[in-house]
Amino acid sequence: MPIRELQTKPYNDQKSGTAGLRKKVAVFQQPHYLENFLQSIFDVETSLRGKTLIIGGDGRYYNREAIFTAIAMAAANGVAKVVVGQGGLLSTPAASHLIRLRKAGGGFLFTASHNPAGPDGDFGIKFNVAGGGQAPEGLTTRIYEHSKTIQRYRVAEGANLDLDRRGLQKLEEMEIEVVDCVEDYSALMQSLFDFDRIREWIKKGGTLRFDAMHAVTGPYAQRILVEQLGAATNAVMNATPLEDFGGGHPDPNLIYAKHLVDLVHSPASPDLAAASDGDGDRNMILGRGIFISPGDSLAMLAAHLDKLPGYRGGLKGLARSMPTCRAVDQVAKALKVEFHETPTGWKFFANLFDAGRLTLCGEESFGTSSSHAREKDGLWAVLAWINVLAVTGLSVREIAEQHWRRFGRHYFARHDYENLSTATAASVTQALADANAHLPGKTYGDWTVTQADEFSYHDPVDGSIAVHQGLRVVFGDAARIVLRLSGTGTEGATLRLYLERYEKLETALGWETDSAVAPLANAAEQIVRIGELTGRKAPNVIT
Ligand code: VG1
Ligand code: CO
Repeated sequence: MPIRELQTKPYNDQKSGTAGLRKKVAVFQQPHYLENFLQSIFDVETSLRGKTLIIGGDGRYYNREAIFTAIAMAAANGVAKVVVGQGGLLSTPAASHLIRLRKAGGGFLFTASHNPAGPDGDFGIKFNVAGGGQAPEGLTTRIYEHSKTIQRYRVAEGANLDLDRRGLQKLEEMEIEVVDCVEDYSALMQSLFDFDRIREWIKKGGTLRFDAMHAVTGPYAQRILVEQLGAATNAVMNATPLEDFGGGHPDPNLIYAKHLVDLVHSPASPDLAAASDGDGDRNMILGRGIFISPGDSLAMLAAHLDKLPGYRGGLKGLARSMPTCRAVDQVAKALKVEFHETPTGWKFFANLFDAGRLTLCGEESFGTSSSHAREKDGLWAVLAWINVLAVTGLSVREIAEQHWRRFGRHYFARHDYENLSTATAASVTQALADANAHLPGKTYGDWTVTQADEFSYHDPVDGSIAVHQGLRVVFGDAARIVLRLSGTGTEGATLRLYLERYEKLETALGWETDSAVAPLANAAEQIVRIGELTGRKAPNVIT
């Protein structure tokens, strides 16, 4: 089985977005497309030589082919050992954990997250570095630059691998270990949460429903919730990962998990309902008759986290991405802990975790996680919530209402305008950027603009600066409008408009989010004129 060096020609579109390289499957199927990108990583991140590399994916169409290619190329590029999930499966947080556990040089995670799968769907790669976090921007830029000039790649030919058989195999000098995808992750969860207490809570009648949406979390939820914690066998829905996610859209939100919303508003509601996404890093939390928005979930977990075994020592710091509502800011203030506001995308939290300045963080896009990993972690958030319910004896609704009484309530909605032309999307962001300077002092309804700017982030750990991270119009603590371009799409451009409104009044408890943010949506339309500039009467998706 010789190692061969083969000629190739560069592509010019291998720039990583918010979370890795994401393209249509057909793009990845072009000759040497995947090989070029992987070789660019091996050429730039030379520290992978002689190290362990973690490989897995969310099980979507093209996962296995990509994994075979990656293993054959790793063997030809001096990697000492590959650890790969059985059947090619590893959730994104489980892969991040394995990188840390095995002190690996990095990992390849084949996923396009919640984007639809199948031959006509999307594919992607998240490249994570030693320490478990996603490659930082400087590194992905160098990989991209290299990919535009690449002329050859290296591969071990004729490999005969069995991804379904656990244990050791060999390819040239490289060892390959196929591991159970759940085992190490579940051990980590047991070290953080009080499994006995949760078992007790379930025994006493606590009920759960988790939708794995035919994506990667099925085996994890089945093992942990049903087998280890004793939840009913029907507690996990759609537990078998499928190459096309069953034709569905594993995006845990009010649109794609509407059946869970309907469930919690029916007499059959469990105490806690939840869902995760394609690669297992997102989470949606619902209780009887109530949806907990991601920004609230982050704030509420922050307020209760020190009751859970893994966090008894208290919180080192809290953080959220800029567009995420400012509910957690209130908790950070009350707990007197360090607080950070970062750009969208999990990679920006990694340095803060590594520096010991962060314990819990989250994003409005249904992402929450702690210092146990360097990725957001869907099942972790679900277990954290269950553990909080078990420890406090309160319901999800009681926890939420208690929280809002103490801290006030942030109403939040995100309006997505998908599949716009790049020029149209740019005209909207440009219009707001141009208007920014004139906005402070202007009044819209009950709100007066106190600040209008473009967000940039100065990393307090390594000093790097990330610019163009979204436009924001701030109305003091009372409200905020944020506008940014998505960096994960594979078709056209997507604009995201984030609306946030804060109310201290207890009377606000009964409001619906839609009506609470409606006046703010009007203000946004006056300021940004998305309808006029895009010709769209309404957003495609509201979450
Ligand atoms: C979106 C979300 C962002 C998230 C990213 C990756 O990015 O807004 O918060 O970190 O997806 O999520 P964008 O650029 O499209 O807004 V996942 O579940 O792909 O890792
Ligand atoms: Co994801």
